[in-house]
Amino acid sequence: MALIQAGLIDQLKDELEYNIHYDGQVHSYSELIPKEDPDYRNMKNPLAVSAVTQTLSKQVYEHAKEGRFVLTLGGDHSIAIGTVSGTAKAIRERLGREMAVIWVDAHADINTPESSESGNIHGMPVAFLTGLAAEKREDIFGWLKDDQKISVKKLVYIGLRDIDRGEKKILRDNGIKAFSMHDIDRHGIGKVMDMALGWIGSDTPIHLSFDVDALDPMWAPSTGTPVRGGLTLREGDYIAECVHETGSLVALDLVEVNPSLESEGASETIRAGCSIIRCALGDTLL
Ligand code: 4U7
Ligand code: MN
Ligand code: MN
Ligand code: MN
Repeated sequence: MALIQAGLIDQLKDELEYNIHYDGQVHSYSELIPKEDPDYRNMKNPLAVSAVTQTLSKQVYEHAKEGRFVLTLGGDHSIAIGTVSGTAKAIRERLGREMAVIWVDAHADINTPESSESGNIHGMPVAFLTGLAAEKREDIFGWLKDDQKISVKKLVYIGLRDIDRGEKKILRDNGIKAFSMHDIDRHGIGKVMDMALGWIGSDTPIHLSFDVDALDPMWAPSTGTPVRGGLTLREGDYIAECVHETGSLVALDLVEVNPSLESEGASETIRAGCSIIRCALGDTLL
């Protein structure tokens, strides 16, 4: 809501000339939240997060199958279980192609319920989306089917700097491509983007899932799990610009903007979020 109130939709319409399909609503999905939602396999609020992401997945799929670019604003990064599954299915059906995901984040969000120390599902979306975590219960992510999932080979991380022990093992064991802040320091963001996009290969549809905490808290303090030593505002924008330039971007999530946290920095965080979105959608400097 804060991103939209900052004028995002008008910027996309007027400056970038997008034809916007927006229902003018902030979806809180409160009707889907059960009264009782006990922990299950160490997951907190499993029924609620499963129900919300399942509904979101259908919404995203309906747009993407019409060939629309889908922009989702959040919100907790668990929502990517819905967004990525929705686009992955639509892209398979429309183009007969397997989609790639670029995950820009301080965190890898690839804990399984068992490896997670927090039990927070926003630290698990990539595990469910790749099938590294699975659950039979239909009401706890069992609704996620193979045609909604992505391959670990088509996943690339950028900006990592706070990875749990269990996650490091998962990344290593599965040969997952990741560019940490260390890699960005060593090679520079220009080379890192060349390598990241090279790994995916040209002409592959891309879903960009951008967690605002990838940016340094200097630029984006209003977020749930800030980690120092992050991307500059320009590096964040540059990543978005490069992904736009491929011409293969099919969907974007911009998540973990939370103006109620560190509220003196809320407007900075919102401005940074809007900037990344504009860059990903084709705003150019010249
Ligand atoms: B976010 C964490 F333990 N790894 O699993 C976890 F450090 O979407 C953090 O990237 C997850 O903001 C952060 O809870 C999720 C933790
Ligand atoms: Mn979160
Ligand atoms: Mn995240
Ligand atoms: Mn994060």
